[in-house]
Amino acid sequence: MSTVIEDIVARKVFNSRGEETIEIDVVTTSSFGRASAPEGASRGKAEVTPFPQGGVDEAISKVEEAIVPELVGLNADFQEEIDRTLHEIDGSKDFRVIGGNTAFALSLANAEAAANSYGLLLFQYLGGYIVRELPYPLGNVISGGRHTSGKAPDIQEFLVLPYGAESFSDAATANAKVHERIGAILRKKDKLFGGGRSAEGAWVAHVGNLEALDVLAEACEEIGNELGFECGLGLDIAASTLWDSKKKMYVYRREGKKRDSGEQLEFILRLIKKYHLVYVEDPFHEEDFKNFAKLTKKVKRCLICGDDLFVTNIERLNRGIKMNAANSIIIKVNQVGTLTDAWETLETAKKAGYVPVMSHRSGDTCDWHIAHLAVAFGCPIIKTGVVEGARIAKLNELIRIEEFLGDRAKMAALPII
Ligand code: 2PG
Ligand code: MG
Repeated sequence: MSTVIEDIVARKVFNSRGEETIEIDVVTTSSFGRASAPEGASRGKAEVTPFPQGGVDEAISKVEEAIVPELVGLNADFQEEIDRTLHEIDGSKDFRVIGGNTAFALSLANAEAAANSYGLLLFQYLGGYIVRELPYPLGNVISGGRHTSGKAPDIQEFLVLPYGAESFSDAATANAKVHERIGAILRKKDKLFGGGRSAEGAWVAHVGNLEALDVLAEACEEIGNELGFECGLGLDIAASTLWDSKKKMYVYRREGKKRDSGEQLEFILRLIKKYHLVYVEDPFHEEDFKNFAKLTKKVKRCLICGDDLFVTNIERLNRGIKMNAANSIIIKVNQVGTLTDAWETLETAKKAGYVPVMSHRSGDTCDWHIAHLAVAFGCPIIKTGVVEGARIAKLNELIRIEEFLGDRAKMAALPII
């Protein structure tokens, strides 16, 4: 077995939206690893830059010209050194030179190459033999906001969290059933519904925000009763996409309403109470740490999660921790670039009692790495969508991990909820 990097190959592939992205192979003396980068549609302003100005083609040339000469000959199991070297080659604060997605694909492919060289699964290599906890899948079942057009809801994601399930497969079954049930309800409710789905595989229908929540509540209750465990409700408001910074208002265009920050706070609190929401992501725009903190103080048994707010960035997270801005954080490795950066943020979050949620992007590939990262790093929740190939790839990999762990497998403890 040798983990010395012999070659690195970059190519252009496509994500689930059909957009070009980068895939990288890291070849060691005894094995290899492969990873491709996802891409968001509702990206946070403080995320790293996904690609250099010349797009994927320029990113590939940069790998060949600047990265291969520096990394070939290094050891793939020195992950921190590899990730540090990527920062040094780039030289900017936001990976604008080589592209954050290049850093992401290389960092993940490198970790997988090291794991394969040792003959270990990625989650074991990163987490050690001791890890055995599976995350709960947080599944997007109705889409709105920037992930849709036309008369879909203003809120970006309507989510199910089957937190009462005793195994990952039961939890994944619940989400698939809730998704299916919602399709049936929407067919009756919306005469124009043609079975359309977003890039994440969630339904797209002509329903308002509250109507969509009613549909979600009905499906979660029915399926929860059928399976005999709780299926909780969640939302990703993606409020930065609703915020009009000139008017200082959240504009719910399709609902025909505008809400100032105070009204937004009241609105979110009403929804949490009425629908017993267990998860609310980005209820305020990405610079509004203060109102995040006001909301977090007022809720019990509900995760208030920062995605665009934190962008997996340790400095932004530390600012949030100081202000008690949230109690949960989305972890998207490509928001910061490398595995080491994401891991440092995640460890800081855990120490502060924040629940880390490992997450896909709306434009994703059939890579399953985040399934392994969630288990290895002890994330009690993984946000992946419910149907559609790129989401199924992650869910099915978790089913395999659960099978691999056998009797040792256990669902993660879910604090706060
Ligand atoms: C989000 C994500 C994933 P995007 O806002 O949480 O659902 O969307 O990848 O488009 O940023
Ligand atoms: Mg989000």
